[in-house]
Amino acid sequence: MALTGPQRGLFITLEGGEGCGKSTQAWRLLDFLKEAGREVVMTREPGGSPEAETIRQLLLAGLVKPFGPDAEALFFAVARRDHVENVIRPALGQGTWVISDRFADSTRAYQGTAGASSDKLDRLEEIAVGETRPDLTLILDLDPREGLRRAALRSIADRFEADGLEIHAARRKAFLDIAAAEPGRCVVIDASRGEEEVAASIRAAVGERLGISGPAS
Ligand code: Z5A
Repeated sequence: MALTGPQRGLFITLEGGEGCGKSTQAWRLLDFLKEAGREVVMTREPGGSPEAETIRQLLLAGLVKPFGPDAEALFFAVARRDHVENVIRPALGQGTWVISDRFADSTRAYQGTAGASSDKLDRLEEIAVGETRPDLTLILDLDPREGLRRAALRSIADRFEADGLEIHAARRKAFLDIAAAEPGRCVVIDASRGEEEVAASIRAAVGERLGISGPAS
């Protein structure tokens, strides 16, 4: 059953390529929304629930890669279904806002560009996400060379970061195509700027789209 009406919380996702600053900005957005008086939970994908975190370990270790992009998309969908059912949907139903660091658009951009057909991804999304679609998606757009440089400063490359530059460029285009196809849900944020400037753009987008204007009085 769809969760609608005044009690439902709002669902915000952050998407983009490696090292674009999603996690940094997701935490800043959490603080901003809390200061504005909202109940908010932060979560992430792959993962976000204990069972989905187990699947995350398999995926990021590259253990599913040999089975191909359809199988990887299936694993992401299994994790997502659990995450949606046990974390996201209950929170929204209680009127809590949810911020997720990556969600279903990542499957389109990563497994889609690797060869999983959009028809199959549509069906998986229907099963895993159902009606629990984001109200707002912030797509942090960044040249993948800069994103990989930032990511490399922080950690050893995982299964996805280790891919070649052309693949990263295709993912960037896939995210921009999603934004162009769904302008009502998506806002593209220029992530090449400093952290504070990016945060200001995100606050402006959230304010404009979701009616948040700053700390509650
Ligand atoms: N994946 C998939 O294939 N299919 C799916 O359906 C889903 C995911 C859901 C999850 O990795 C991987 O799973 C991911 C896609 C794939 N591919 N990879 N890799 P993850 O969760 O481990 O990591 P990530 O989601 O890719 O994010 P990240 O690499 O951790 O980066 P980030 O969250 O975008 O950025 P950050 O951690 O906030 O910042 C990175 C560094 O840059 C850090 O040192 C910051 O201090 C710095 N930073 C942040 N902002 C700035 C600015 N503005 N200027 C300069 N430096 C900055």
